[in-house]
Amino acid sequence: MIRTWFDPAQRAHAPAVELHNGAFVPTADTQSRVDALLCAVPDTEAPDDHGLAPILAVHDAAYVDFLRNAHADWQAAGWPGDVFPYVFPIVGRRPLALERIDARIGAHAYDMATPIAAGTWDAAYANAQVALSALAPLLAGDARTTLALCRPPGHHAGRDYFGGYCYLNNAAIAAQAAVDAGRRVAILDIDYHHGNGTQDIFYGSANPLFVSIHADPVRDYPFYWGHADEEGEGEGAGATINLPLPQGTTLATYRPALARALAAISAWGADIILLSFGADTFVGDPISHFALETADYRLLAQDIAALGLPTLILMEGGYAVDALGANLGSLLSGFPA
Ligand code: Q9C
Ligand code: ZN
Repeated sequence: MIRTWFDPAQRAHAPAVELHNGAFVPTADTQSRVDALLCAVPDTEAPDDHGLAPILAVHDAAYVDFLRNAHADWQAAGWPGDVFPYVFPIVGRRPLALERIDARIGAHAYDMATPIAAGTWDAAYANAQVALSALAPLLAGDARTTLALCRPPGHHAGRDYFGGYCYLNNAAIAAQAAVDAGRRVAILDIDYHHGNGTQDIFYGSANPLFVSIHADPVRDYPFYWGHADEEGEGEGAGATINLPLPQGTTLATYRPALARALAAISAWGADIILLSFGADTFVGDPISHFALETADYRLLAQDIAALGLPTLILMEGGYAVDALGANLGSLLSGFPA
């Protein structure tokens, strides 16, 4: 059995709607995703509290402060509903000492799909602790594979920004903790969407290695990151690898891309893998356009497990709620405990 961490506080994040193509629609990251994920695992463990330090090793302190207080600030301003930005400083973004919550939020938000609700901070904080707690036995050599049942997801969140349903970057927080523990870390991101936040956080770092397989951002969210020519910079040059794939991708196309990713991870000499797993590559996903089947996840897992490296699986996206438990279960069935 693969040890799994979860915190009920993750349910507290319950935004009502997101803005998509001109209309407010029910958010895709529903609370029902939590129940679907829990169906795949017989037991979960409560996380230990590692505090704010490992979060602040990745995220900007002013951003963390903003996130923690945003909903209270919004309510204090007298506005209803969840916290949404409506103005974005795409030119000249800099740390101005602005006062109003609606002014400050634009400097940290990059989309309108990611509202801050009453329980968002508590859920995001719990998520980070779930990720760190699931990392611990791997660092101690006490497990081969562990699972952080993260929700909301994390891989779109950068050092000081949120978007794509993500607020704190769980994979990046765990990766930095593993690097600080002296490990050589590979982050393998197999969510349908490019993990722009994770890439951004480590773009200038030689460790971790960041490898992502995702829908070509020429056609898919997050559009502005994840193109094949993004390879890292400075000390991080070569430590970012992007493998974009076309819409309609099935296992026949996906598996060779995974083989390339795994060869790169092996050649780089990783001693631990952090797997950002999104089940939104599933054929039935309502917001995505790949065509993997439930049984395919077991094969992908077996390919990854064949590297023989300790692996922390962190949950990212996956919005076909009825199939989410089965898809996660299939993935888990391919990993050793
Ligand atoms: N119709 C994750 O999977 N909106 N985030 C796309 C497509 C944003 C997804 C809308 C999707 C973000 C973690
Ligand atoms: Zn996704």
